Amino acid sequence: MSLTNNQNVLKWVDEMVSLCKPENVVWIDGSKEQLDALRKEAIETGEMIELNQEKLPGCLYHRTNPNDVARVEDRTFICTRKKEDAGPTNNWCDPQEMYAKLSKLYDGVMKGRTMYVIPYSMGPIGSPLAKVGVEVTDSIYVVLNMQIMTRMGADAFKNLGDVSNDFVRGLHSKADVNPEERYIVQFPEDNTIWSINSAYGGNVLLGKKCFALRIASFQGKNEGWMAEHMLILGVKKPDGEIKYITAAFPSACGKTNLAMLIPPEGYKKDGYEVFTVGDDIAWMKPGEDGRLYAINPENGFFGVAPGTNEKSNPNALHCTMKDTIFTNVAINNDDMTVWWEKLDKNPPVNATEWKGAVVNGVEYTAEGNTLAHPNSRFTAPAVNCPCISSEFNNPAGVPISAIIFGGRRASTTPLVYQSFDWTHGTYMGSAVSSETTAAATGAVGVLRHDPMAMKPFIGYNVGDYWNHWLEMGEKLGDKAPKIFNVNWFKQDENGNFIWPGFGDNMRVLDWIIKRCEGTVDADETAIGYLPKKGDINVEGIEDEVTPEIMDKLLDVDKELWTKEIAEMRRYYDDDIKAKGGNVPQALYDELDKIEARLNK
Ligand code: GTP
Ligand code: SPV
Ligand code: MN
Repeated sequence: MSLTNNQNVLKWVDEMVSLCKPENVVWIDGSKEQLDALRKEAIETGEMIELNQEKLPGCLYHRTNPNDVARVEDRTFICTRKKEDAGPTNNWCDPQEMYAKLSKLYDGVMKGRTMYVIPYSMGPIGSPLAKVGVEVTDSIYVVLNMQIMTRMGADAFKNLGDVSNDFVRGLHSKADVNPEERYIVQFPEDNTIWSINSAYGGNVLLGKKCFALRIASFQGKNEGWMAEHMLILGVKKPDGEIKYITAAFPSACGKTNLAMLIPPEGYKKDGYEVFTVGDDIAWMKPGEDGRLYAINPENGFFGVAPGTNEKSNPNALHCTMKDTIFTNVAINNDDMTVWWEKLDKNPPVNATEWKGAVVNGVEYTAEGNTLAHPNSRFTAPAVNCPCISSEFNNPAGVPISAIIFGGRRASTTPLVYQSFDWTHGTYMGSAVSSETTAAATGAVGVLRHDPMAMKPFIGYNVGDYWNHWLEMGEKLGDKAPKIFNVNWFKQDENGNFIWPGFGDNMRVLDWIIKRCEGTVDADETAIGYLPKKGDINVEGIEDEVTPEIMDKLLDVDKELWTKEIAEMRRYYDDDIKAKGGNVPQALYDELDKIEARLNK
């Protein structure tokens, strides 16, 4: 039985049924009975493994094909009628050609399978910033993940109404998980996403990267708002005021961790608290008062498991204690609980590693293997988060005071600095580069440009995207958030991180908030405003962060920065402009200004 009278939805689902030819079609209403039945079925078929229901109530485990463990950027396409509209950061193909090619792959792909029709809302149902999507899929894993990650079920259709055509059409089939025929394709001009031959995370939970960033960034440009790869957090100060901050870091560079930060003891004692609004995606629009407001379009966290522990991120760990799906971590066979690298120092002896082999976990890890895949993840409901913001479901969103960019940089980039203004901040965002991580397939640890941490997610021409940033700044005027850059990952000669990071990042947020309030001065340098000596509070970590280390953390090395600027010029010229990206003149001007200041 379909859950809507909306003819646009019904017609599209009919078309998908004719194409994929499933044995059954099941409309997902989001009811407990339906979900329980799906869980039971997935456990019976082995698609999901039931974990210890006393220690981890409601938790399930899933293992993906070893060839299918991360986003596949080389197989991700933006299909616009004109090639230049996809721009130099995207793979492009003509939409008609792509539809034709993929239609052959989808033809009859669900024979003997069930097609699940998932209505969902990105953003609180009823929020003026929210949008509706429908995903059809042949994967129960996708249904169960979408239930955690989105507002899924019949209510989403209620919000769409009977006549609207404003919903994103997502077609997913795991097919036979063939990496040679894997495609993650966005058709922004049609509000359509087609994904095939994967069953992993960002490739298949189509509400997330495909819709909430690639399609939504395109919608945002046309409709005057922004879709960004940003966490959203609130910092409650001792005076009770809460300041909201967003931060864009590339995949696996610390968004979930910062979003759930627990302040160091001294800060706690003073009354500081951090609340999580979102850990991965922000949709932002100017509000009636002219300030920039952000909502988190998601309803859960698809977080990196390795590295998450009682010390680094107790809040995230707590999120995973019930109703969570674990993907590609290790299983402790003795009690059917889960384990991953750095959860603790005791890998289970009787373990099943992420590919499914039963091993002695102590010996296996001693030989240098990892029990969990580096990009193994937990899918946990936002309501599980001990520090979830009271504004999480606020349809109006939260007003943003500061925007932070960052990445993994072993050298060059200081711990924190502030842009001179919005345009310079947009330059800083365009200049984000970061060492690659396991979140996407390919080599790890290679420095690459990742503008605004959005390289894999901008659904249109990056030059137009930068221009949209500049226009948003003009619209916001003096109400625009202040823009900062941070780097938690600076290293010493031996490759050790010299900043403790995690909870201690509160010390940097503190400086950022004071800059927003105008209560702390800064040094004007060639690259931006830097903290004055002594203005980053190191109380309690003086042994670790000595004055010499702080000097290193805040160093602006003229030689390295001269190289950095030359590389940016090359990047704008060769990687963007020469390949059809329209780099705004204002950004070239920023380059000139930084260069002139460096040479002064
Ligand atoms: P995506 O979900 O892929 O978008 O990743 P993310 O940006 O949310 O990254 P996440 O917070 O999951 O962190 C990824 C990795 O970075 C984990 O292994 C963390 O332990 C590590 N990490 C996070 N914050 C810090 C930090 O402040 N310092 C250091 N050294 N590592 C950190
Ligand atoms: C990322 O890679 O930025 C993620 C994980 O948040 S995925 O959903 O796979 O994109
Ligand atoms: Mn992400």
